[in-house]
Amino acid sequence: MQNLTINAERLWDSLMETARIGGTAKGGICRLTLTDLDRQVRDWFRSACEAAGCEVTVDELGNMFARRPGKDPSLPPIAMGSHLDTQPTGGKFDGVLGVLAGLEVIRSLNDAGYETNAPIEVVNWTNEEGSRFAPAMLASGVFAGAFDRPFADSREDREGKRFGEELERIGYRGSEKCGERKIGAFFELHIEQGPILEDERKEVGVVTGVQGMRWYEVTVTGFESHAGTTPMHLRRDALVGAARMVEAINGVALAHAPLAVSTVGLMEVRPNSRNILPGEVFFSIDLRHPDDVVLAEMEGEVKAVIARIAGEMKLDAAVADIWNSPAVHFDPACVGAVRAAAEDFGYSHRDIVSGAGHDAAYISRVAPTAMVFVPCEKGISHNESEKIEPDQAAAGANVLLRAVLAYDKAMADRAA
Ligand code: HGY
Ligand code: MN
Ligand code: MN
Repeated sequence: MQNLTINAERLWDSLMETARIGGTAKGGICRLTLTDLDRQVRDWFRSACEAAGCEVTVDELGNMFARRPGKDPSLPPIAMGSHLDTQPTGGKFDGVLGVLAGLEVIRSLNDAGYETNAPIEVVNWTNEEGSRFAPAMLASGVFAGAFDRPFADSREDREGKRFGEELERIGYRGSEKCGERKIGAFFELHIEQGPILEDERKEVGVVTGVQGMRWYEVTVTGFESHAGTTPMHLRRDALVGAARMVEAINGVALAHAPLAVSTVGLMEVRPNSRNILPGEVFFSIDLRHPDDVVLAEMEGEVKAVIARIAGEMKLDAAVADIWNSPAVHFDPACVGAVRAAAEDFGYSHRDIVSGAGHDAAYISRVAPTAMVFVPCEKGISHNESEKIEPDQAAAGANVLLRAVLAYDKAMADRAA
């Protein structure tokens, strides 16, 4: 096991090949979940895994599991994976690096004729991003029991299309019940999507957990009227109200600096006509903090300030709770395997808590889990200019390989 490494060139070629599926003029990827482009990359992934000798199973949420047999088929697999869906202006590496690095681990084990004790699996989790269908990490959440299938199927995008119907439309509603499958351990490689590793010149992040995150949807209702004839003191302008709320929501995060973050990323103004006072505004809220107690305080402050501004401006404001993903602490043995693997290769590394959500956050509820981070240029992600170098992808995949093999060996030694 000691000197096994991945094939860096083959990994990079696979990343660049799949980046063309939904590739954008600015060099990013727009491959929203359950679109025809998602189907295309899923088909690519299935045939690449089958070519590597894996058996591919799809569950009822479209999660894809590619299994490489081990010596003992009775053991639960050691799984790797992430997601193939992207943001509308996503980069080439968010999610896909973790899935293709898992495939590269399998390809490298095949090249070496290395037989693991437990089976090995690579997973593509459906709808990690949550951009088209909220909340994020929806299918890994169903797998872990955070949501049920009817809830997932009922989720609608902003055009009113439903998750379940779109999943069936692209032909990826599998027959296996979601969550039925056992996982012995889960390791996810991902870009950091933040600036810490690059700032500190660290090659690898040993991810010890994920911060807490909560999503809301707000509908502010005022009164549509003529832009030219409605005196300022008689207006009930939903957009002016929403604008004050957005500023106040930003202020709640600043008040809990430096670890709190708040974002309003999606806004719809109705009727969206230049000479009608906006009668209704819909917007999203994303709150995050490593400490769930502080996150709950932030939630209370945000809801209170929305109600106060609505009252002052004679507006109505409805706040819907969409998602609550508590802070997660990963399994010490899995984290240790990642740290030891980084040290084996002599990669500089540091422990880090993830600011972004990942499927590993939910899978940690049903299996020992940890993550591996590699830096991305200037920490930029959820942006078409997201960038890493081939040797950074290779470093992450090597650590993933070594951590999985070490965990497999430790499990076998314990059973002996
Ligand atoms: O929102 C997140 O943190 C993840 O990228 N879905
Ligand atoms: Mn991601
Ligand atoms: Mn993302």
